[in-house]
Amino acid sequence: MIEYQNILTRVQVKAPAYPGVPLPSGPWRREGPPFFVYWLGKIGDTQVGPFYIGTTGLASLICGFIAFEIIGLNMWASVNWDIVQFVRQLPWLALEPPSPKHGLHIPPLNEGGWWLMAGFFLTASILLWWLRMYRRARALGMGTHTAWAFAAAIWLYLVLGFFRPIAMGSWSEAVPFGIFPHLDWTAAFSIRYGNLFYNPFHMLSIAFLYGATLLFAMHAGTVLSVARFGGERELEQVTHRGTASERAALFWRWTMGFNATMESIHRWAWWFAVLCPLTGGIGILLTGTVVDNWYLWALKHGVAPPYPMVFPEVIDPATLGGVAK
Ligand code: 07D
Ligand code: 07D
Repeated sequence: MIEYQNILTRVQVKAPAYPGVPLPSGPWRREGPPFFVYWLGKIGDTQVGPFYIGTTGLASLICGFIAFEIIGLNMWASVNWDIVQFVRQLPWLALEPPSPKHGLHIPPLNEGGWWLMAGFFLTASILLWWLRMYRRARALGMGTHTAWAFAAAIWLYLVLGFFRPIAMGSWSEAVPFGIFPHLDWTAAFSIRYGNLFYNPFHMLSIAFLYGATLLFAMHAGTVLSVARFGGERELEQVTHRGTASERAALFWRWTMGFNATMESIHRWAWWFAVLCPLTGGIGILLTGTVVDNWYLWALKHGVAPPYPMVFPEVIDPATLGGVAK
């Protein structure tokens, strides 16, 4: 029985190279003769390619490359073009947004102009990649669920770097480019707006983040555990229930009293994943626009307990005028 505890892929399916369904005639072909990689077969399909680039794909890659170059060269310039320091300090280097004095105007290149330009090209690249996903799914006669899930992530991205800064009237509100600098921004944002933990949409986003992980583990565990009965042939199991799907369902009905179906579990997974950035984006958009201090908001609405009056009343430090705007 031990051989059925399959955590790592054991079976490699290798068929003759398959180019995919025929494409309607157009300017783009699928590029590259397909080849096989044994080690990729360990985690998925052994066949690599052919690859479809397409107009939106090419445009997205070009925009992404421009953004990457602007960010990289600015970071390199920030260490006086010293390649050793660039590599050593890379995780700490940043391309910062404009300072508050520029508001929503276009600042000089070295005062945030490069950041604005990089943001423009990164956003163009992401939106074009979204379009590519949408159109490739359509071309295959598929639904566009993946594109809409990606759109949920793009929503949070646009709230962080576009919608909220516009609502606040300043690009300085946006996130810097950089590995640790964007973490510093995240921590500073939470503190500046009175602790994001008290933002109910942050709570929802976390519940969906944790929930998505839990569901993923439950689903993957369930399917692997009935793989010995053919359970990983999910679609067949939806329409033609054999012992695998039946057992998987029974397992959860016995342990929890309720079971998802072979079909509905994917709807659970999709919604949990999508709702994480969707609720998160709402929470960020409300911050600083509708709610200035989530701790005081939580006190007012009975979410945070009022502490006994041993200290003077809590005042939002941002209203005291001691902080340079
Ligand atoms: C595993 C799929 C692969 C994707 C990867 C990301 C880049 C960026 C940029 C060199 C799960 C590729 C990364 C192309 C390279 C330069 C300049 C997805 C998988 C491997 N973050 N964040 C990371 C982004 C925000 C936060 C890591 C992007 C918000 C915290 C990576 C965005 C806030 C932590 C990264 C974005 C926030 C991270 C790993 C955009 C609130 C970590 C990501 C476009 C949401 C973790 C050092 C990962 C870390 C981490 C990328 C936005 C918080 C660099 C592209 C502003 C607290 N973030 N992030 O695996 O290790 O995602 O940081 O909005 O602890 Mg972030
Ligand atoms: C970032 C969507 C955009 C990404 C896109 C991808 C590329 C890469 C790659 C070529 C992730 C573009 C891709 C460019 C190309 C290649 C290889 C999705 C993104 C379009 N928090 N927090 C969240 C927790 C605290 C803070 C969400 C936990 C503190 C801020 C999530 C804790 C403070 C923001 C979450 C915790 C703080 C968040 C993100 C615990 C810091 C946000 C969900 C246990 C001190 C974001 C409402 C997501 C949000 C967010 C989790 C703590 C700050 C649920 C578990 C209190 C400012 N936090 N957080 O899907 O939406 O991100 O908040 O302490 O903006 Mg938080």
